[in-house]
This record gives sequence, C-alpha cells and structure tokens, in this order.
Amino acid sequence: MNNQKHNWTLEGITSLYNRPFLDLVRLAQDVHLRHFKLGEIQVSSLISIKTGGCPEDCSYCPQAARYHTDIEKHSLMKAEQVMELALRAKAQGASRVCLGAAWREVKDGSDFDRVVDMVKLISNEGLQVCCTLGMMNENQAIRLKEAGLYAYNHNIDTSEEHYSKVISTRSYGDRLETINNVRKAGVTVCSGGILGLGETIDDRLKMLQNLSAMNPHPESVPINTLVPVKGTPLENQGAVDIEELVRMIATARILMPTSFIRLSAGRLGRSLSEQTLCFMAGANSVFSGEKLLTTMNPAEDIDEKMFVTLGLTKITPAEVHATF
Ligand code: SAM
Ligand code: DTB
Ligand code: SF4
Repeated sequence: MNNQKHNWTLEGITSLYNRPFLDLVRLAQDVHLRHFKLGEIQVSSLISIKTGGCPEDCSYCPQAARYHTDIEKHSLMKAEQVMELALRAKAQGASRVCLGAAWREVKDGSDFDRVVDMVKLISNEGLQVCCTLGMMNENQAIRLKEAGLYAYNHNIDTSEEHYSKVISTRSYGDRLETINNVRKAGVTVCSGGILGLGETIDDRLKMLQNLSAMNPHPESVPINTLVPVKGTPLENQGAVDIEELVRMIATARILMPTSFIRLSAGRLGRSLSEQTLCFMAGANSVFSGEKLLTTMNPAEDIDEKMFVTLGLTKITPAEVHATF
C-alpha cells in the first residue's frame, strides 16, 4: 500500500500546471517538504560505457548511427576502466552512477555478461548503480538485480501521440513493456522525458499523466530539455522557456510527491537563478560531471559553487537507500 495517486485526469493536471506561477511553485514546495528535507539533493554521474552506432532513429539523439554527428564512438568499455570512472565520481560526491549504452536492446552474450560484472563491482563500492541499456526482458532484469542493480533508466520521453513523430523504430508500448520487466525484477524505475521535441504542452502533461499512472511511481523522474546536436533531425529546435520548465517540474513534484525529480540534460545553458527556480519547484536531483553521455554538462567546480551558494547538501548512498 502507498498513498500515491495514479488516476490523475488530464484536466486535473492541466489546471495544476496553469495555476498562477508563484502559487504553483508554493504548492510544489509544500508537497516537496512533506517528503524530503529542504536542500537535500541526490547526485548521479553518467558513464557512457558504449557510445554511438545505435540502430534506433530517435531524432534527438547524437548516438543514432544514421545521423552524422561529431561524437567519439567506442565499443563496450572494459569493466576496470568503468570502475575507475565510478570511483572518481564517488570521490566527487556522487551517490549513484548511471551506465549508459547506445543499444537498441540488451542481447544475451559476452557484452551483457561484462555489464553484469560492472554492476557487481560498482555496487560493492557502496554506490547505487543505474543502467540504461535500451529494451530488456525480465530475465535480463533479474540478472542485473542479482548483480546489485539499484535502478534502470528507460524514459517514455513524451506523450504516446508525439512519440511516433520522434522515433519510428520502436513504440511507446515497447518502452512500457521494458519498464514493467524492470519492476517485476524488483529494480527501481527511473523514467521521465525530454522537453523541446516540438511537442505541445498537452503532450508534456500527458507524459506526466502516464508517469504518474505507473504503480508505484518511478522512483526517479529525469526531466531533460533537449540538447540540440548538429546532424540530428532536431538540431534547429529552439530552447525551452524557463517558465515552462519550472511549471513542468512543479507539476511533476505534485503528481509524484515521493519521487526524485531530476533536473537532467540541458542544465549547461541555464543560469544559477534559472536552476534555483527549478530546485524551488521541487527538483531534488541532478546529473553531475562535465559530460552527460556525449554532450557537455556544467563543470564540477561550477556545480560545487552552486551547491554551496544554495545550501544544497548531497545525499549519501546510505541515505538514499533509507528513503525507499
Ligand atoms: N539507448 C538507451 C535508451 O534509449 O533507453 C539508453 C541511452 S539513451 C541516450 C538515454 C536517454 O537520453 C534517452 O531516453 C533520452 O531521453 C536522453 N537523450 C538522448 N539524447 C538527448 C538529447 N540530445 N537531449 C536530451 N536528452 C537526450
Ligand atoms: C536521462 O534521462 N538523461 C541522461 C540519462 N537519462 C541517461 C542522458 C542525457 C543525454 C544527453 C545527450 C548526450 O549527452 O548524449
Ligand atoms: Fe539509441 Fe538510446 Fe540514442 Fe535512441 S536514445 S538512438 S535508443 S542511444
């Protein structure tokens, strides 16, 4: 039993989203403080364990093989190399390491075995491990769980209606199926989306409706704004308005009160004041480290300065475990 609400109507969500701005932020803060301590932030670090050459056609993604982007591709890294990067992230205060692979799906075999080893090694260091490896069946999810996997990231990205305009090589249903497999294996779910894919506000709110309909809610909800990358079909998309981003974060916080809402890709272009508004609206997690998977993120020292200025303190892995 939990006291989460899973049957939000689109009308209900829309009227929340459209409340006067300050009132919406105040309401989100009230909800936030009922479930989390003010100023506590969860920090994740991304490691791209296999970069580029992906067969999918996600129009936002620099790693899709069919687009000509300027990224450094590499095949699956060795477990020891990944371990070194994970330990560096731990020393810099990350409580979670997220291993990302540009795969359409997990295939059983030596590459997957190697990822299972990485999960074992890193979780033995007391770090939470998250993986994002594309579609996955239940048995594969169970193997990762047994190796110590804490979370699996699999975004629904946008509304079901808009999804097919952005990706044609898989369906919304495929995404939901993987998320179900993750749940069945007892791994926590990290699922959110991207703003700025040419979608309407309605599409964004339908995405939040779909996330909040999941029972239980995803434990982490990354809210990315598109990082437009030259060579991808969405390279010329305009930036997402800060007011819209803050409204989305506040609405996500109210709908999913116990989830970590992660201010994800797109932070580099945002000022300290803009990010502050996001934290005031209920964001309590970020990706840190100067690189996301292939694109840039604010440098560590800039983030450290921001944490000090805003009085944000990092949650340790032990504290995060205690949250659930
Ligand atoms: N291949 C796996 C998958 O698609 O689930 C895992 C890696 S994929 C790069 C992880 C997530 O990164 C995507 O679901 C998407 O939400 C996000 N992403 C990819 N490119 C992005 C971009 N240019 N801007 C913002 N987010 C992006
Ligand atoms: C998520 O929602 N955002 C992260 C993580 N999950 C895997 C990825 C952002 C990628 C941004 C584009 C890039 O750096 O390639
Ligand atoms: Fe491949 Fe994931 Fe990028 Fe889509 S988002 S092209 S599945 S790496």
